[in-house]
Amino acid sequence: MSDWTRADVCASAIADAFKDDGEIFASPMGLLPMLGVRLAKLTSNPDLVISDGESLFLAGVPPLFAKGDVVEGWIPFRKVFDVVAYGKRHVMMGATQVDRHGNQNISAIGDFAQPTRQLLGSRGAPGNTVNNRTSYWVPKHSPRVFVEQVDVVSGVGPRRAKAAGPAAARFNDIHRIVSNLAVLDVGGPDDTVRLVSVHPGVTVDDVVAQTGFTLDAPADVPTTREPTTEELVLIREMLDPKGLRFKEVPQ
Ligand code: F8G
Repeated sequence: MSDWTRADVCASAIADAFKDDGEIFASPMGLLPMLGVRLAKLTSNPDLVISDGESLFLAGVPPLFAKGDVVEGWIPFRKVFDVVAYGKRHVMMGATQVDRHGNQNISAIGDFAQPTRQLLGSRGAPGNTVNNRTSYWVPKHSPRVFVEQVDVVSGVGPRRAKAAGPAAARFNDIHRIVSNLAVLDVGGPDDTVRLVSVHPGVTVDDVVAQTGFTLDAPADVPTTREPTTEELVLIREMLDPKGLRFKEVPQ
């Protein structure tokens, strides 16, 4: 089966971000992250603990936005904070901006005293990045998102965490940034964003052109793997038969 789409590639790349986590609470924010996490649970990491995003731990793996029929536990927001502090959690958040040092902004655009756009506020981002493995999903990779310096730091990157002292840096773990073009991490020099792989059909030059800071790109950047036949069947027949993923990545 080779007729995969870019959205399928993104889903399996997100699944790979969770494959080595073992038995940990996966908190995907948004559609493609939810799809990728469910794909990981059905393939590479069956021990992942998933919820309905509201208050229930799920025993099964339902399609996107379907109510799970097998409930395993009770996880209202107040209990999410206990898990955040305990640390056995990997969250994938959105990002309105990400900078060269892996800081993320979902709070506001422009001067904080008088922003040009007020967004969500920082929500769980500061606590997540101090306590939990944190990844980001960016559906439209562009210089508007990948900026030299974020306007507001919501999610803290490794350099700022280290500057704040050992308590802030101890569990800071910015794991992957998956976009519609590439997979990145913060393993570049001085904890900067580095290109890990480019999606099939995308060149390193494409990613560099769509990134608003100097991107660390190793000499031989591999291609993100293609989704397997098993993954494509799971995505198309079971998890997302209505093709909701194409609303985020329309190819
Ligand atoms: C821009 C840009 C840009 C957009 N540069 N301008 C303009 C310049 C755009 C539009 C306008 C709006 C643990 C935990 C929690 C909880 C737990 C604790 C979390 C309890 C849960 C609840 C809580 C955080 C979860 C996410 C975010 C997911 C997204 C969104 C978005 C933006 C944030 C990226 N670069 N971009 N503009 N949440 N959401 O032209 O102008 O700005 O643009 O972990 O919460 O509290 O804690 O979406 O904005 O992870 O990813 O998509 O806000 O809809 O419409 O794009 O058109 O109005 O002129 P958006 P958007 P205009 S974890």
